[in-house]
Amino acid sequence: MRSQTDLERVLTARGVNLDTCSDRELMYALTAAVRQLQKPMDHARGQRKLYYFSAEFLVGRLLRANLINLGLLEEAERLLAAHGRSLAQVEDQEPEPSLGNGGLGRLAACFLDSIASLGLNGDGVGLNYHYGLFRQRLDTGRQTEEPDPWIGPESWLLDTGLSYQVDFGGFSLNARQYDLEIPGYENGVCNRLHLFDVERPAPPPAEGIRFDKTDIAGHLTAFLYPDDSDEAGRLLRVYQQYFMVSAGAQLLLRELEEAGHSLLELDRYAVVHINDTHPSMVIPELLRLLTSRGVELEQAMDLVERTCTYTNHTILSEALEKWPASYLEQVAPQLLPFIRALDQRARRRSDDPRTAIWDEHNVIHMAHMDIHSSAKVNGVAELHTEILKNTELHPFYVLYPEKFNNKTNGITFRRWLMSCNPALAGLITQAIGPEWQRDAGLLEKLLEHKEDTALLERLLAVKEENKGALARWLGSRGTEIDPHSVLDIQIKRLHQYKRQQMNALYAIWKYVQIKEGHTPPRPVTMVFGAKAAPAYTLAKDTIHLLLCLGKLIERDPQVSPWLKLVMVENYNVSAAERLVPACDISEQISLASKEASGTGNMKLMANGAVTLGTLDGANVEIARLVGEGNIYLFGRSADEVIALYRDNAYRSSDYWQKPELERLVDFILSPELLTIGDAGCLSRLYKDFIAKDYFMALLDLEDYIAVKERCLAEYEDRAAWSRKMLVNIARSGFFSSDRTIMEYNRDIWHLTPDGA
Ligand code: HBZ
Repeated sequence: MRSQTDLERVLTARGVNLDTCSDRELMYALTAAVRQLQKPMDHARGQRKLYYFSAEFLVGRLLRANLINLGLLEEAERLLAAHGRSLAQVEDQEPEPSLGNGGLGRLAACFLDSIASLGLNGDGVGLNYHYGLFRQRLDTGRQTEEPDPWIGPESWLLDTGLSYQVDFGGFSLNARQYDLEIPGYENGVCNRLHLFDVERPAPPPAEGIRFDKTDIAGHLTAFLYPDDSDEAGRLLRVYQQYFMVSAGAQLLLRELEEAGHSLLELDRYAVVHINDTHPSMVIPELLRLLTSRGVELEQAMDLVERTCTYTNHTILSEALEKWPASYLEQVAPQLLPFIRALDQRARRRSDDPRTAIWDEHNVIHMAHMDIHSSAKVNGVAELHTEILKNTELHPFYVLYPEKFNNKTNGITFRRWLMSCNPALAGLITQAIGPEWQRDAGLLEKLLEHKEDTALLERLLAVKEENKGALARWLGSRGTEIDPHSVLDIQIKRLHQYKRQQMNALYAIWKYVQIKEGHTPPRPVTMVFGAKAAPAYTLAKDTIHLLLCLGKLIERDPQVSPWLKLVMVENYNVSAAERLVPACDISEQISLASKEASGTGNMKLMANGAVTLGTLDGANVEIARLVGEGNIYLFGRSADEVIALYRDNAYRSSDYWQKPELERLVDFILSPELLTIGDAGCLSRLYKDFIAKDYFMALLDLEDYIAVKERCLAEYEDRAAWSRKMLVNIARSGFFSSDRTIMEYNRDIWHLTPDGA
């Protein structure tokens, strides 16, 4: 460990006056100081290296995370305190890069942290979006979108000065390489996240997130996949993808050559990980680059198949990317002969047309290309991988059983417990010692304290403190909540399969109950955080419904003392870091079989929330780990749901015609709500419930209400509840991304850790 005065010395040398500078100046000064102190370490030469290609890296704020990993957090806090400053206040000035949509992007960020912390040689490859996803506003009663800029004068981005030429059909662009440094946890390792950018980005859009989607050169890296509801948006997305993978592939081959290896040793010295299908074009791009440097095509295809590995994150078939060949003809025509060759090779291996890469409608299936051309293919939770093998990707499983494997997702406990919940982390350390901070599996030791009433009471007290802190933070943003109410939280992207609309129907049910005099034992606060894709109408309508319900409840003096519904504006990593430690009930209510894994479920569990959920994604593994008494399960099983789809047997009308349910659905078009909300939005939602309800919210609604009521009732036995909390925390260690990455490395990547 370096000496305790390093940070102070660097700040002084930079001429920072800790007593007089503004919080923002201090934030930039600390950023620069940390950057100066983290020394990128060269991994031992001749080692295999991982290139983790992902269109998203939702890294979150970096100041505190980097201080923790560099072992500088205590020093920084002491130093600031000596000058009457607080790190919490300073870091509030740090803009959060919104370089991801949700789980997939956040997973990539957790993985980079674990890869570095395990001393593995692995860098990320992505894009440097200037305005990220978007900043969400809710002040008009609906979602509006604004650019979310994050690149400041002294941001974490380092300009490497390197660039790579990327040739598109008809023009070329230079991809400039910017790096974010990724320090490992107190191990001296520092990997990198390479973010490629155009040389001359266009100025920010004048209004909202609208811009000229045909000005590729200026806008390629403006937004994280801009709206792909029209052709120009979809094409821009393909341009983004090719830009990222062509630059990344060139970087890889440059590093391979610089290390003195031959191209024929590609698979020995490099692993290319393809995070969902967005980077799939790296496969034909590598073939193109290898053959242009003299490697025979067949040999290049063998090499690439041994080098690439692929993770699938979805079973929603509508989300599996496929592009008309004409798009690729326009964006990167030089790839088409290689994709054709891959397709022919695939057809030699299988005559099942369902496994074709280039189909008879001239459509190219990216996931198919990935599976044929990767050494390994994995799903992200046990159930998800089983569904891939048995249904969605079954023909591929028949062809390549040895490629398929499961890697249950994980989260970094450094950010999602140590950093965001220091009070709980401290309590755990007092109980079982500090070793769990290096090996989250050791959290199991907490199980020895199940009858330790003093500890259980302190666990409840820490939760109360965190709820108070959340209430103060929300209060500073204009939303009052009762910190002594039950905090029931659903935080995740807005999507019908995640069923926020079912939770909205619960809110209606509860509202009616309270109106009828059935007040709960204690006030309940329902918290939502969710962004909807700008072109996803029903998702935006659901946000509108939630906002309307929030207003209706608030204005009703009979109900508002007992129920509150709030929607946190612009839900992002920083908001999650405040919500997760304060949560009592973790809503994980997706339609079984649809949520590949979920990772918010893991974060909330690790912070002592109890899950209310379906047997979907990683909830299945959570349920097995904590046992039936420590989770609230409801709803149909994945098998039942899959059978309903297969037999086309679900009719929402069979459900809403039940009087109890009809009343709840009809409430969407009640005079009370129509005076608050927009008739167009609300009737679209209403109609969807009665005529379609594709994700079967009404199927599980009654069971959901019953189990949620039981959960709220059992919350009142505080001693029993605190034991449930303890078991959840104790069993959460399995979901450490360090465990996930060790498994990736053992079964897929085969990198040698430093020092091994
Ligand atoms: O990946 C999520 C899954 O829904 C979730 O269950 C899982 O835990 C997580 C990590 O494995 N998937 C996404 O977040 N997907 C996207 O954000 C996405 C973005 C662009 C797309 C498709 C999906 O075109």
